[in-house]
Amino acid sequence: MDNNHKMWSDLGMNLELHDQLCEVLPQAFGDVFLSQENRPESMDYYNMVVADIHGIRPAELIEHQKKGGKVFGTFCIYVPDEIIFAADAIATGLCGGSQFWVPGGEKVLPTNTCPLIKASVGARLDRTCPFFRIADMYIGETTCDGKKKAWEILGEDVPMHVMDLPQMKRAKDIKAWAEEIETLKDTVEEFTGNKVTAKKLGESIKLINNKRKALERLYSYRKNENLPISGADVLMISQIAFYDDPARFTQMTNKLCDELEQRVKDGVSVVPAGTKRIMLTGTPLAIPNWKLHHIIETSGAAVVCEEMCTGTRYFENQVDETKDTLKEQMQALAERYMQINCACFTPNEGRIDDILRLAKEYKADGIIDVNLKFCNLYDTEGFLVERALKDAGIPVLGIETDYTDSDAQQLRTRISAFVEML
Ligand code: BJ8
Repeated sequence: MDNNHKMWSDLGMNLELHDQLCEVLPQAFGDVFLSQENRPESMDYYNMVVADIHGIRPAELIEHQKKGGKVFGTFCIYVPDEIIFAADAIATGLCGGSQFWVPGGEKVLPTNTCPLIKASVGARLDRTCPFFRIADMYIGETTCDGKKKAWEILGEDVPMHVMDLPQMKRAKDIKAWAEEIETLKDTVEEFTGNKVTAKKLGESIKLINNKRKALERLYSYRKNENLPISGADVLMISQIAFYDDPARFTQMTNKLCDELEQRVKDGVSVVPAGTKRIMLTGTPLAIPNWKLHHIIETSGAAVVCEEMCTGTRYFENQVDETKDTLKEQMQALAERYMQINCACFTPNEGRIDDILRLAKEYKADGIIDVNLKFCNLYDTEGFLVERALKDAGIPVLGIETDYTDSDAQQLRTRISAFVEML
């Protein structure tokens, strides 16, 4: 038994089933990433992380647990990692992006639930993901109905804390979110046995802000006419940001950015001049959901921006670092997180403003509005988004998809036709 298998076995995973996943992932990874030409050399780090995604990072998390530390699993970018790191614990993203996990979720959830929820529940209940096994506690949130109910099912299997996210953005909602963050702090303190002090929280606010800044810097190079990096590579990096050690991730991403800066100076591009620039907006693309980027970027276009949780929503806006009491820090956290514009809010005009602004900044020729099947929130908001884009004269294509490959050919045809007409 190799080291990884020993670790997975110790975690109580279903090894036989998990081996099936391990067999298909390298192929998918090779097809999407390694087949690209002229990739930046600094992608080596991310390649390594993904190639051994169920090995390297899980082993680090287990090391942390052996020293008495706790690991918290999260599912939404409204959940402030800062609180968790301030208690000397580790936060790790748990959203599932593979069809492999969906049938496991369908055993307990209605079929017409979005694949992200089904995959996340299936990964836990089928015992086929080490991250889901390692996390000592899950932090859920009251965003969409599907997730809210899924927490009740997951909560029977693992300690679960649910944050009550307001769905409007009035001053009283921001205050309520600050109080929820305070409650999270109390829960995390109790669970870890570690105190969150203003000093510790100040440090973790900087830690996570630095990660955001590195991602913002990475994205900034995609605004160039010459694209120094592909959309698929940036997506993979954004996905890794949810799992990796934040300080190391920041360091490695800044290293990549140095290389990209040089590429921009040298006029290096990963696509031929005149390649159409596509921006994506919509539901998140959890790892290893690389389907759309792959289709778009092998259909003669390039993805230059994602207005998604695996994209700009994750890193835009910093937490104010100047506050030095816990009370002020909670308020600063609430203010930053409530600037995220998710379709679970009403009204949510801020998201439309973001999309129009980003389309300009990234010089998008067209926008693809992506909806994960059965996500009612983004599907409904799609009407307003697409109307605003049409009014602004920006071509838009609305698509709905899931994690299966059954619609890949049809999507390719529609996307190719869309790119053709840009
Ligand atoms: S901030 S998008 S991570 S809630 S796709 S599970 S909404 S049915 S993931 Fe999300 Fe936070 Fe919003 Fe982002 Fe439900 Fe829709 Fe599925 Fe979704």
